[in-house]
Amino acid sequence: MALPIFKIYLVGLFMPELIDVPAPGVGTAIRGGVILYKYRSDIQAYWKKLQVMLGLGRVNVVVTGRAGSGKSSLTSLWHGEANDLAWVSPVAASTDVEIKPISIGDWTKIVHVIPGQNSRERILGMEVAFASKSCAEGVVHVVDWGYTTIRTSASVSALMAEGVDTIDKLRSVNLQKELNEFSEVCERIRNAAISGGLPKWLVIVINKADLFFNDLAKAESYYSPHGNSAFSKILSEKLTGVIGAANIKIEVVAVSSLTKKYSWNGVEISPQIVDVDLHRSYLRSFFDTVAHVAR
Ligand SMILES: Nc1nc2c(ncn2[C@@H]2O[C@H](COP(=O)(O)OP(=O)(O)OP(=O)(O)O)[C@@H](O)[C@H]2O)c(=O)[nH]1
Ligand SMILES: [Mg+2]
Repeated sequence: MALPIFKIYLVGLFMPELIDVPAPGVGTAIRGGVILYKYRSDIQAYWKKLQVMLGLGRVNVVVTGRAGSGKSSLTSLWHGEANDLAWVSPVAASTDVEIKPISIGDWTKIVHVIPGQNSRERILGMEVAFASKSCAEGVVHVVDWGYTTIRTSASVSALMAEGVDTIDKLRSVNLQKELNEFSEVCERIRNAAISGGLPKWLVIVINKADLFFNDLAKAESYYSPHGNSAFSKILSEKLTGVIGAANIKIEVVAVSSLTKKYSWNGVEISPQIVDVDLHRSYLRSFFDTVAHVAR
């Protein structure tokens, strides 16, 4: 939508450097307005980056999911910082909410990544992201089909003591915990949507597809909003069945943020995606899906 004429005039009057002429007149002011219009998404991006730097601005998109599912890795790729050669995938759990300006389609959004570990920061992060009056417009929920990374030696020991000594057993435990986490997220979306009308979209990201690429169809069916898996049931019982499926756009997209071995109790699973182009095409499809759903 074009700016009203008086605003265009004011822009030319007070920011002549934008239009590269010394004396402001109506013509130059209009040209200033045209330039502002042409570069509106760049200007908006600078504004969002500034807001993030200053710790201002409301959350536009929230990234949720269990600790170790790959939220930080995925968001770093999405943001672009992971293209830096100095970037290494996170070795430790995030302890605070990560806040990043990210281009989604034509616009830049402020994205909050909520740490998966139970902590004060996580609780506060969830409260802010799903507050009814300033709720995020969209949610990216990261799942990993049971291939959750267990990072602390205390967690490893506790699981081993419970007899979780194979990858299959670990995946069952992880999938159950993932359901609990998803249930909480659905409830928060539902409550926020009922009281404030947002969020408007949810993208379920099946991360770590490199580890189960040969079984990807099974994973996609498990996470489908239209299936009858335990996951699909939570989605319909806690969210779509309550607020109405028409009131929230839901997409499911598989992705492989990284290609990396997964190991447990001395057994390793190697990535099944070795083709770099294939790996990148899955990532691109995630970026495109979010851009599409967020329009
Ligand atoms: N194989 C494989 N490993 C991945 C992928 N994405 C992330 N990882 C690994 O999973 C582990 C956890 O990744 P993070 O990005 O730190 O997970 P997180 O969800 O941010 O975890 P918290 O900060 O604890 O909430 C890391 O060792 C990553 O290298 C993936 O697509 N494939
Ligand atoms: Mg993290």
